[in-house]
Amino acid sequence: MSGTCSIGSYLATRLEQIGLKHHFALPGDYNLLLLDQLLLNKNIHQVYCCNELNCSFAAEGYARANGVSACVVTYSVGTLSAFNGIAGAYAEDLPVIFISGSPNTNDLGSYHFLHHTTGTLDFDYILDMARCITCEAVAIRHPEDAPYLIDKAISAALREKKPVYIEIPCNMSGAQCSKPGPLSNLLEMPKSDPASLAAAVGAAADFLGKAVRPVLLAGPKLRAYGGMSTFRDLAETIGCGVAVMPSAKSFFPEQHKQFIGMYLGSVGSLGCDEVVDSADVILAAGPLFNDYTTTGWTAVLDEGNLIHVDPNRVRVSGTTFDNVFLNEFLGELAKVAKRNPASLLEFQRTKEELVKPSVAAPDSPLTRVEMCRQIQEVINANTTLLVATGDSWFNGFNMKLPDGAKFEIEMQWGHIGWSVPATFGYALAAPGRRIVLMVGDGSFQVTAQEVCQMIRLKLPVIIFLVNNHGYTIEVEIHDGPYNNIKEWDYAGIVNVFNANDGQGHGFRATNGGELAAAITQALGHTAGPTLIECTIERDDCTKQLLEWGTKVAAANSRSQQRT
Ligand code: TPU
Ligand code: MG
Repeated sequence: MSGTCSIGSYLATRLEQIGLKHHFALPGDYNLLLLDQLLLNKNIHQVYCCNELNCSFAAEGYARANGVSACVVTYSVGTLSAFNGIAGAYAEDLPVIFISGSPNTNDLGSYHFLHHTTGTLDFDYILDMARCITCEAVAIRHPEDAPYLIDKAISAALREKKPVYIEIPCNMSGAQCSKPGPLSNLLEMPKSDPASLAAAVGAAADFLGKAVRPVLLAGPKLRAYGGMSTFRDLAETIGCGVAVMPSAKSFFPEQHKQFIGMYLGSVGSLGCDEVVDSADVILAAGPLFNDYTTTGWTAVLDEGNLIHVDPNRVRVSGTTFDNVFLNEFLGELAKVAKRNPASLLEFQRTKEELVKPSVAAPDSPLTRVEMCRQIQEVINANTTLLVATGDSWFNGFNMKLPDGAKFEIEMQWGHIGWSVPATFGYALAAPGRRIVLMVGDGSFQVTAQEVCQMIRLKLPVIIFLVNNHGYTIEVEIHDGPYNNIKEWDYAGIVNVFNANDGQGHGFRATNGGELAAAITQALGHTAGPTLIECTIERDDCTKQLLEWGTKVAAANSRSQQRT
């Protein structure tokens, strides 16, 4: 292990050791030598994006499938564009190692103005901004510090499940530092304080034990903090009803006999909110309650009834136990919790069966219902369904997932455009899966170029582009001329990206027959993506979107209250 290597090669080894097979990159003169160094490592492939925003979202999507990811951009002009996806990764609890190649250190202390900067002598503003949207931000200024700083950042990302920032000056990537040792201590996860853990488990078991009708609620942080399997153990010990929050769809199997649906207040799945709202104890594992997930603050759970399990602390009916980690807490509680299936029995007694939509005539104009009916058929146990901001969220929520199917949504950050590059990144990290994206026309226009990278790498992604001629979600929240968008030839755009060497397919479906034919083609196409433009009426949206939009709009328009 002794000896030296370049800083770039040190970084590449660490990225390989933490399980990356790819990193995403865009070149610029401040990072070219770093990219060369990274290319020398043949075990990780350098993958390119069309711009830095997409690059950050591609890494975000890769982290969803792989647990961690990396992207490399050039200083300032590139970094600032990527910040949006990095902040999104922070919001969504995804460890993205974000690397920026920066100016030569000899220029920093001299009276030298540099390109790609604001034209001042401040070279710290990127690092300062990065601190706001990462859990660790480091700038290498001396080669001897590089191993320490790189390891410090990478271990923080793995521990905290948040992005980190590493700045490497262009005269440092080839400079020598000591070779990397084994990873062991970088992967060490913090342990709960034993006394605090025991107290939290005791209080929660007691609280649950006295409950008449407890329920479990899976939250979006459950996966990032490693609690999906202990959550299931706990659920099976208690035998109660189990609901999921929107961003936790697929974190508990929908075919499980204890599954009672998605909790989203009045727009959640049929019969679910009644059971959750009438429960006297709700154990929420890794939740994040915001204005969206509470449907404009109309579905706020009473803190007095909650066992609120955060990544590193637990609150039992308002009493906090610090230094208690989610996975350990759920595992320990599963050992002592008592059986109480009352909420599940109540759900089974009250539940109404959803009526399956009938098959539309193949030549009648395509509707949202018929589109979803056909997309449902595409989802098998090996599918990951990604849904973009807009009515695709609600169409996705209504999909039934067979065991093994996964669901990805970016509902905390909620950036239109996230889904196309994130799907690209996800597909790269999950080569064996059937990757399906549902995206609206407005969202697609933000980051459409990244379809070309799916073509370039021959990824057989299926994109259902819902062309409802505008920003329908915004129409339902608050309409105005700004919700109209320029029509594109979405199916035709694939050919633009194909140029003379690509094998992407683009189809337009205006009725059920065309959609069925396009899906058959898509399922048989493995040499690249298939984009299916589904044209529906502008106002053909879910009733959940209508109601949710109205309630979110009401929350947004509350006037300032004096307290
Ligand atoms: O199904 P639909 O028509 O609602 O989806 P589409 O066509 O993708 O429209 C989405 C419209 C939308 C906007 C404009 N959803 N949220 N926004 C606000 C918004 C603006 N800018 C960013 C970066 N993210 C946003 N969520
Ligand atoms: Mg739209």
